Amino acid sequence: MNTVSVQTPRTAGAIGLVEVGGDLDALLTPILGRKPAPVGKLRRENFGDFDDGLVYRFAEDGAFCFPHAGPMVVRMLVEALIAQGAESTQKAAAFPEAAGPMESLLLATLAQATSPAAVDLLLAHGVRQDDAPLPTPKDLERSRRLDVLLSPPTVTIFGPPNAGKSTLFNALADQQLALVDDVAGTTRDHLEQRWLADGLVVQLVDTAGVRKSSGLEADAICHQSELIHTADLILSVANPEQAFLPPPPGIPTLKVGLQSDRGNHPESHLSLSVPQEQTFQQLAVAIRQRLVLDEDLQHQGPWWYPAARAARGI
Ligand SMILES: Nc1nc2c(ncn2[C@@H]2O[C@H](COP(=O)(O)OP(=O)(O)OP(=O)(O)O)[C@@H](O)[C@H]2O)c(=O)[nH]1
Ligand SMILES: [Mg+2]
Repeated sequence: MNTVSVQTPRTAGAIGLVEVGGDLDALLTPILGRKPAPVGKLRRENFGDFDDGLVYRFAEDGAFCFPHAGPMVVRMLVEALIAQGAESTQKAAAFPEAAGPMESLLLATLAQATSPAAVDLLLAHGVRQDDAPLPTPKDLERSRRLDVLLSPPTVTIFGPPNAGKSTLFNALADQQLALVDDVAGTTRDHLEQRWLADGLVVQLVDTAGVRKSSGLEADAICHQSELIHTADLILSVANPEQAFLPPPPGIPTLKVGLQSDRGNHPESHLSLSVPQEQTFQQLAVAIRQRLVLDEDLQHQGPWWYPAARAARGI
């Protein structure tokens, strides 16, 4: 049987790995433009007119192709192989230890999950039986809310100049990424980093302080207002002398009073001060709770993660 299977995640990366099995001459010659190399040889090849990369023939009837790992390039190579008669054996080949197709999807989801909390929950409650009964509407709603554990939601720090946004961002990164200064308007572009918030990995964004400005800085602030509108959670911050800025409607917001060593902000949900790092844990829990409910994490019902829903057409 002629087969093709992708062994690397379907996300952008440096190098992809596509395994080809069967009659390699028939499958690969039309794509490479020449016969594949003999067993044990690694050779640079063109993949049609869309990419080039390496091919290693590990057996008479087996080879690894290493294209660039753009999702489109990998797909084009797989489609070219299918056009030559290969059958996609994706799941079985990628997870031979899986008991069935649904467990294979569970393992693929586990391999790509970004948050530690997702791993625990998938192992405990991820759907793995091929004949699992369809979810109730409540199970389905909860499952959709839990998807946030699989790809990092964006948490955007938003507030007036000099609130202490970059100082907080740097302290969370535990390194100096953003410029900090007591001159208002120090940050002119945005910076991003991943941060682990109580088991949930989030994409944290530091923005420029919002104020009236012109020229380049105004462009940067304008670009950031787009970032703010696409945030999953806004971390609205202000120092004790400042008012919180009105956040855009419809986006969950957590008000955090910064520089609490100089006094607490009366309107804040939470106060913190960068020199007092123990407050970071409270911040982590507050962010996680806004994005994933405690009750959803503790629920004992099945998690119909996206691949499981797609497999059942729900
Ligand atoms: N006392 C005290 N000062 C702080 C704290 N956090 C930040 N600061 C000071 O506040 C000033 C402004 O900090 P930044 O982090 O640059 O503020 P920002 O909100 O990023 O400012 P822009 O980028 O200009 O919008 C700096 O002088 C910091 O040292 C804090 O927790 N306590
Ligand atoms: Mg700043």
